[in-house]
Amino acid sequence: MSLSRRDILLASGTVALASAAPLRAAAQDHSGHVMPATPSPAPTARSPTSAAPAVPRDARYAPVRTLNGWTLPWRMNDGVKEFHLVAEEIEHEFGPGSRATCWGYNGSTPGPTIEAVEGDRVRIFVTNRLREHTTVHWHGLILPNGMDGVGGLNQPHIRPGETFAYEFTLRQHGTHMYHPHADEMTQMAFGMMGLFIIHPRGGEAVRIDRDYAFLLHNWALHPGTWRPDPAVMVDFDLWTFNSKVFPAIEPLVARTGERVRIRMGNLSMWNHPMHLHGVEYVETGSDGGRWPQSQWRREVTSIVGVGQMRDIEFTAVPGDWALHCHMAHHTMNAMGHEVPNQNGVDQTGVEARIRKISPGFLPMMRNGMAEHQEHTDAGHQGPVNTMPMMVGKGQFGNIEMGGMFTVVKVRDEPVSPGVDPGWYRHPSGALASRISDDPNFGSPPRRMA
Ligand SMILES: [Cu+2]
Repeated sequence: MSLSRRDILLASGTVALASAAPLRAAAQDHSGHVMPATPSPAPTARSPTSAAPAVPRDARYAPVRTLNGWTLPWRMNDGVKEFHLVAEEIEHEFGPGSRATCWGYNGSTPGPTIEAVEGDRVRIFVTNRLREHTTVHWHGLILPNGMDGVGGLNQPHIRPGETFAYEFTLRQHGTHMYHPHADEMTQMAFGMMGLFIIHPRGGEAVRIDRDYAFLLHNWALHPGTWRPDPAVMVDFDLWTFNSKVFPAIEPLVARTGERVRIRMGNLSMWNHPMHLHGVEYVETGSDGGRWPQSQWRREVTSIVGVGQMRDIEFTAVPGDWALHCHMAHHTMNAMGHEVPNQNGVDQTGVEARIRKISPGFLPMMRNGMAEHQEHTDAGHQGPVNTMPMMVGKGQFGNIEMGGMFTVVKVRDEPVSPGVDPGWYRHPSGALASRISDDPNFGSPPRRMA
């Protein structure tokens, strides 16, 4: 068997601090550039380090909670609701131990969520603090052609240092998105995207108690590097809700009996079958806005295709319920996808020889991969700036997830968004438990070849 050093590194999760260090030095060599000055017509831009500023109250709707994110403040100017987006380079943390230089809006990826009401006239300033041109496309919105934001086709590009104003009236309601339509492949791969939520003018047909929103995305942040690689088409390293991986994604909290809506948009390069445990939810809307109630349908998994949005709604049932993409590789963090399959391979003898070229090597995948999390728990580290493939602790042990996974936490007691209520306490008799440790227990039917 021939294994390259990189294969061994990826397969074993072996630390190689010395060899990865030069990568860090190269990736961080970006600090000296000078950003263009910013004209600032609306008071809403913020520095990356400041706390999210207060959003004015609009009594006509209950605001959404953008998981791990924030909502863009606005101001009224002669009957027009004014927002200000700033396209810029940012430092971002995907989860503990994984950071990168990304691009986003107003200091974050995704950019802040824009919220408004059907019928509103909006004016959105876009300042470009990148070192290349950009535009913003308002994905799914019905608007004049010249406001659609396709660089070269509908408008001149917004060059570095320039500010453009987009202005239109919102003629629909639903879950929408914004993203660049200039060097789109690169700018989205670096994290430029955001949610655009339009609330119905006449209020909700069915009252919503909790309204959550997130964007699905993928990143080629290769192990030991500090910048996403925009050239990758299919083999990504990180799978995120609002640019965070589990366990850094905040739980979605609700109180028993409340009606919960989850809005999911996909600006990644894969389709994601999003699966929620514990309830039969109804799909109530998509890219085209809210569906008539006669078209709502019961599901437990919804494919959110590339460029699509899905709204789901359900009545909260007590427990800790997993919410995740059902593509099993999308609930993992960075891993080697092209390593030889060592499942069932007797590695006795090979192990000692590999250790001579890679001290600390640990064979993995002999009896499945769960041992990977035990290795990282025991202090064996992977490449620098790289989270373990599977992480997370529950009250019963390792959760062995990463990427697109979080928990819907429903409690009988009051709960607050952003405050983790801890683990669910199961009623007696309602928890699976061991009744034997004898492999020959019982006489179940088995089909033997
Ligand atoms: Cu997925």
